[in-house]
Order: sequence, then structure tokens, then C-alpha cells
Amino acid sequence: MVDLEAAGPVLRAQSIELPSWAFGNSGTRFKVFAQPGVPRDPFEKVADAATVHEFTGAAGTVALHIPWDEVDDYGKLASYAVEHGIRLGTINANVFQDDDYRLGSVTHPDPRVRRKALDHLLRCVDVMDQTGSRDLKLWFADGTNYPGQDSIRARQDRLAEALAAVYERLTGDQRLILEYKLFEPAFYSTDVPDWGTALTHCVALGDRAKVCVDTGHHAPGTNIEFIVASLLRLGKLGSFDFNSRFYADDDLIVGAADPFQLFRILFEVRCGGGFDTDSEVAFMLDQCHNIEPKIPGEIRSVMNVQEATAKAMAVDLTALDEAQRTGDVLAANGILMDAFNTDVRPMLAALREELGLQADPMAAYAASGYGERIAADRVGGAQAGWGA
Ligand code: LRH
Ligand code: MN
Ligand code: MN
Repeated sequence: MVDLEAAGPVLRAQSIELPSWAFGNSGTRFKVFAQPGVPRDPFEKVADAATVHEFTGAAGTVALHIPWDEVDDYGKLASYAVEHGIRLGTINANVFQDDDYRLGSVTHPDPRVRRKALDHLLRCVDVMDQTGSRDLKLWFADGTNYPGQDSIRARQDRLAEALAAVYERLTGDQRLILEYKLFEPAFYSTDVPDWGTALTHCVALGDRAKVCVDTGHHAPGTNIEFIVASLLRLGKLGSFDFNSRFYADDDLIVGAADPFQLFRILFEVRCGGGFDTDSEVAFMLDQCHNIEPKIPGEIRSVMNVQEATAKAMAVDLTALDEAQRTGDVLAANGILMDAFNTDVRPMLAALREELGLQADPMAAYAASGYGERIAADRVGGAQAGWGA
């Protein structure tokens, strides 16, 4: 019998940050399918994120992407979030949407473009000061498409210089989180393609610089839990961008493509202390709901992370340790599989009721009429996410 006792406290404390861009229209480069009721401004995105929190009780913060979520008064947006029962979280810096960035942002060969990109990153720290955000998450679309296009080495130097300037600007408990991605939009070389590159830059910067693992940003077959275990061991795992992939950076609902992988990742989080009360590992979704409705898409995602967390916490560590020490391969593997194959949904339903929530957040949201209300009230939604 798998014991779910250890899962309770972790699940009660768990908070999964939502991406503001998940609530806007998104699509592929072939087509963006507009949906009724999508937010028209960052305030409405915050309201939708708060709705996900209302039904799950586990999504207390929403991440912004600047300038997609540009507002005149960030203090006002932060207060609005609090009035709706959530807080503003990570600030994601967008230095990839201007024509100037055709050849890169902070690694661009032209110092003028590099300055422009750096100024934007520094402005994002100003925004953090106003929102009270702890984390600045940096992902760069920088890279090259053709061998010989630019010096791979010079681009690393330019990157290091920009990161150092941003890191220098941080105060208090603010952190710089560097996100890597194998390829896209650059196809030949990417300036931060992997965790080795991200880690090397973060180590050079200092304690407040950490790596973000976006689960969609690896080559097929990559053992992501190995990366997670390694980064945790070094105290360098800053955050997750959770999503699912079948092919490339698909940004599908987390746990939809490979729930077993999500479980394996969260088991390493557990083993590395990532669920401890003093852990600074941030759990975020980074998804786009191109064809499915967005708010229930986010609710489902939060539930999937909760279920995988419960299973990770259900692994019998004492028995596993014994099996590992005695070299009992099949027993060790069986202990992990027993936890993974446990149906944790009744336990999560009971936990929600204990917290004053409805047992089934999907059904509760559907019955609330919120989706119909926003569809009637909001006309002319903004396109968020790619191409905003
Ligand atoms: C890049 C990425 C990064 C961006 C987000 C919109 O693929 O994962 O996190 O900020 O998508
Ligand atoms: Mn991401
Ligand atoms: Mn991505």
C-alpha cells in the first residue's frame, strides 16, 4: 500500500505560477485561432489567472511578460492582483519581438542593439521593484542560422557582459533566472542552448543567478530529471517552465504528453529538497492553449502538476534506499512504479474539500458561468503569446 501521508503538507503549500500569456490568443505561425472572451489587457489576464486560483487554490501568482504586459502603473496592477486574491510573480523580459533583434539582442553584433536590449532588461528590474517580484527570467532568441554568420565565441562574451550588468542591478532577494532552449528561432547555433551554458553563466554571476528548466526545450529523449537532479545538487535550479512536448517546443498542457516524465522530474525535485519549506525553486507553467479553452486548460495543468507531485511524494524512500543499497534493481524500480501507478485523485479531491474548495475544479469552473460571462463582456481580445 502506497502511503500518501507525506504528500499532504507539500500539496497544501504548493503554488504553481501561471503565465499571463496563456490566457490570450495564441497559435502557430500558420494560424492563430481567436477565442471568445480572451483578455483585452493585462488586468483581464490577471483576473483570469485569479479565477484559476479560485478553483484550484494552488496558483497564487501570475507571471508577466514585458512588453506584452506593459501598463502605465505596475503598482496598480499589483494591487489589482491582490484584490483578486493573487500576486504578480516572475517578470519575463521580451527582447525578441522588435525588428532590431533580427541578428540577436544582447549578443547582436551591433553595440547599439545590444544597448537597447540591455536597457530593456534593466527596465524589467525597475518593473520588479514596482511589482515586488523576486525573479527576472531571461530567455534569449539569440543565435545564428548559418555557419560563419557570426562568431560563436564573441557572442558568448557579449552575453556574459549583458548578464553581468543586469545581475549588478538586482537588489535584495531578487534573482536572475536564465532559461536555455536547444533551438528556435535560431536553427544553426543558439547562444544559450543547454543547461551547461546556462549554468556556466550563472556560476560566473553569483548566488542569485539560477537556471530555469523549461521542459519543452530539450532534444527528444533527453533525461530531464538528470538535469534537475544535477542543478539541485549544485543549488542552481531556479525555476521550471512546465509544459508538454511531442516534437519541439510545443507548449502543450503539462503532463499531457508524458505524465511519467513529469513524475520522474518531480521525484528528483523531492529528492533534491525542492519541496522543502525553505526551497527557492519556483514552479511555473509556460504554455499556450491554441485550440482548447484557456482557463480550464490552465486548471487542468495545475491539477496535473498536483497529481504528479502527490505521486512523487508517495514514493517510499526508506524502501527505495534499502533496495538501492542491496542492488535490488527490480524492487527499486517497482517502488517507483507503485507510486506512479497510484490513483491520487481521491486524495487530492479530499484535500481540496478540506481547504474549502470544490473537489473537482474543472466541473466547478464549468458550473460557475465565468467563461460565458467573459465571452459576453469582452469583445476584441488582444493576441497574447507569440506575435503579441
Ligand atoms: C521560449 C519561452 C520563453 C519565453 C516564452 C514565451 O520558447 O519558453 O520562456 O519567455 O517561451
Ligand atoms: Mn519557457
Ligand atoms: Mn518555450
